[in-house]
Amino acid sequence: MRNRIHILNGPNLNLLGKREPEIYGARTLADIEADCIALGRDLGLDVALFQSNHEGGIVDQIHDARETAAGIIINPAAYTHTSVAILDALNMFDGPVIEVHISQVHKRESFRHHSYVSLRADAVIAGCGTQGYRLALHRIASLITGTDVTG
Ligand code: CA2
Repeated sequence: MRNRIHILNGPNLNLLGKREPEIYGARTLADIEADCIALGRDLGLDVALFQSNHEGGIVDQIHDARETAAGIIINPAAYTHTSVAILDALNMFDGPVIEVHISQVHKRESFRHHSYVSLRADAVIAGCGTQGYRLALHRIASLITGTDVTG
């Protein structure tokens, strides 16, 4: 619990690496999962990755994290821009929350410029590609264990 981080991913992110590589890169969600688990080990974090195509599934994962995780990294995908339910669930979580977007949402359509989740997130990373998950892990390690040496 103390060093456990849940990385939550929203709808369609199960198709990463299989479509639109010019926007979302060539790496699959399984690649990202393996990479984040390995980096987490180096940072002293026990990392678990989840994905759901359903709003309620993500809400359930956030509720689960209340009992089992010290921090949440979340890419809510399209629900970023629509979901008060996910915002409300995150507001019931006590630890740090970092929001990640693979693409630079502010360079895209205006409906992607607003995020409900940002009202709760302690940090937001956008436009760093799938490296954003690694950056989020470094930051959350600083917040939780104080072990990140990258500053
Ligand atoms: O840039 C991001 O990470 C987004 O959260 C991705 C969402 C989009 O709705 C947000 O505005 C920004 C879309 C995820 C779609 O996932 C795909 C995966 C593979 C191929 C195509 C789309």
